[in-house]
Amino acid sequence: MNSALIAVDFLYDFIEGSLACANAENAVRNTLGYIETVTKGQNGEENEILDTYPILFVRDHHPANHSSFIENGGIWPSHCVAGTKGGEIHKDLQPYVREELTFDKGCDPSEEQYSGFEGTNAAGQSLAEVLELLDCSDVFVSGIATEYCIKNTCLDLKKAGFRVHLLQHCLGYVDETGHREAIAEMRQEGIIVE
Ligand code: VGL
Ligand code: ZN
Repeated sequence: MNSALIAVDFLYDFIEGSLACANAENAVRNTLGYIETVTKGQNGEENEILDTYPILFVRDHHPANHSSFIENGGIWPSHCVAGTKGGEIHKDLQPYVREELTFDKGCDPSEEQYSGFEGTNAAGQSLAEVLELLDCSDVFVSGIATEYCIKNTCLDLKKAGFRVHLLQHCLGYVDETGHREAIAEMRQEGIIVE
């Protein structure tokens, strides 16, 4: 049984754009540090790293008419529109991105979808399906935002039977109190906070 990292919504709009979150830049740095730690001793060949320790990326990936946007009756400013810079993964993480391990969510204009668990890759496979194919029992989660996508993704992974480890220093958030409360709630649900 293997481990994998799930890197959630490390997208420019959540880091420095229309929905810039607190601690987002630190979360990127610390996630890169985590990747270095788990791949230490390897030659640094990109394929070797990804073959031994899969890194799965989740992307909020909205159409311009998405219902969560204020102009369409939702609560968020327009963000992470497919094909825009705001919807791209931070450049420092790009070397680890593989199309088959990238899962998009929020693609349907009428659905919010905070959980990466509902995301699918270009081949239409779900996150859970691919984790099972990779024989993963343990998932380590980092990303943005603790109160929304991270919490929903972690709780869904836990319900599906994975051992879920939350990398608490690798998180960006909307509000610090909300971030703390979400971590406490996840801990209560059996998520391992590291
Ligand atoms: C998210 C706000 C808007 C998230 C998505 O995935 O955390 N937050 N859309
Ligand atoms: Zn969104």
